[in-house]
Amino acid sequence: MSQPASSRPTVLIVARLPQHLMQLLHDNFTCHNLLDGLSEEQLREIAPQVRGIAANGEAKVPREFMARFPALEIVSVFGVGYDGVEVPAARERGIHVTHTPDVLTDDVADMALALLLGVARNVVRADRFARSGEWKNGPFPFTTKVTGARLGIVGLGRIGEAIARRAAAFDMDIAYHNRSQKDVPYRYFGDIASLAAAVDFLVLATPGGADTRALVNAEVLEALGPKGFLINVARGSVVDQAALTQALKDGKIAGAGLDVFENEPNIPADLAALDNVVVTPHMASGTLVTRTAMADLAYNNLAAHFAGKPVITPVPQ
Ligand code: NAP
Ligand code: 8YV
Repeated sequence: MSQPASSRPTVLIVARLPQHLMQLLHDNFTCHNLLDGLSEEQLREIAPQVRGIAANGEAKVPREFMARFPALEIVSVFGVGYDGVEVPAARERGIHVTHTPDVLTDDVADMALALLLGVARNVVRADRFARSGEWKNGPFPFTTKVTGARLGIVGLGRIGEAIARRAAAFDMDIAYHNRSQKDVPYRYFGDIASLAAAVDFLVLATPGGADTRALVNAEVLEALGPKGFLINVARGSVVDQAALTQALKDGKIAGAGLDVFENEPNIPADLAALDNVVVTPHMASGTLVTRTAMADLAYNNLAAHFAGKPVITPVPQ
């Protein structure tokens, strides 16, 4: 049920959010949208009232930004990744940070497999080949077998484990790298370069942020080798994108399936031009069912907090 306008908490929207979530926010809170081009003066005027921020997985909410809102109590992220929010700065002020884990796990894992199969079997190029009539000149070049291949997962968390379960159905030989070993039936590698050297497909499913910045660098790509493929559904920041582009151009790795990039929504032209790459626009969680569940959870975290209840899915300590 909607609250009367006079008692509604004020929420600042700082990212492009789906219609369903926008509706919930506007029906229940007094909303201001940074993307509507709020002027500096307007922002200064509303700042003392702002009690909540609605962000997404890509939004930047640094310390200095939060400092502008003295009454801020909660930042709700529409997304599981919260690397854009300066969580220690929020904690210092007792500001809650929430995210949307679990509800998107299946879709992101599905997309990782779609990219893996897509690049190994060269589906996008084959589609162009079949449509254009090139087929009349002869058959399509051979591609790479996935069933039974060796898979390395970097970040065996909720999404990483869901990727492993799907890969098991392809009889893949599964190994992983995390900072800490887990009680799972997969081989553990304490360093990422050794994992890369031991697999055919390296899939990234870690958080972004400073701890994982350029975890996949030229050395790791060299270890993956000319028959190896990189799949990234984590964050663009986890890969040194210039080193990846060079490795793809030089045939130092066989190919890449990428849903995320360093400077979204921009993809460098030389990377996008490569035939051994499948690129998608940060859409791994982008099904109607999942984005609706994410929207409900992002809203429910704000609603719970403003009703004096505990938030549902706080980011971990
Ligand atoms: P999660 O359950 O927290 O899993 C993250 C895993 O990464 C953990 O197993 C963690 O293990 C490992 N990890 C963390 N820091 C690491 C490091 N420095 N080196 C190696 N491993 C590290 O999170 P999740 O729900 O699976 O989500 C994972 C990430 O996927 C999100 O944070 C987000 O960046 C990305 N994502 C992308 C999309 C998309 O649309 N493409 C959608 C959803 C999520 P240890 O703590 O033991 O290291
Ligand atoms: C979303 C994501 O695309 O959950 C995440 O971390 O990156 C994605 O699910 C994003 O948060 C929505 O903009």
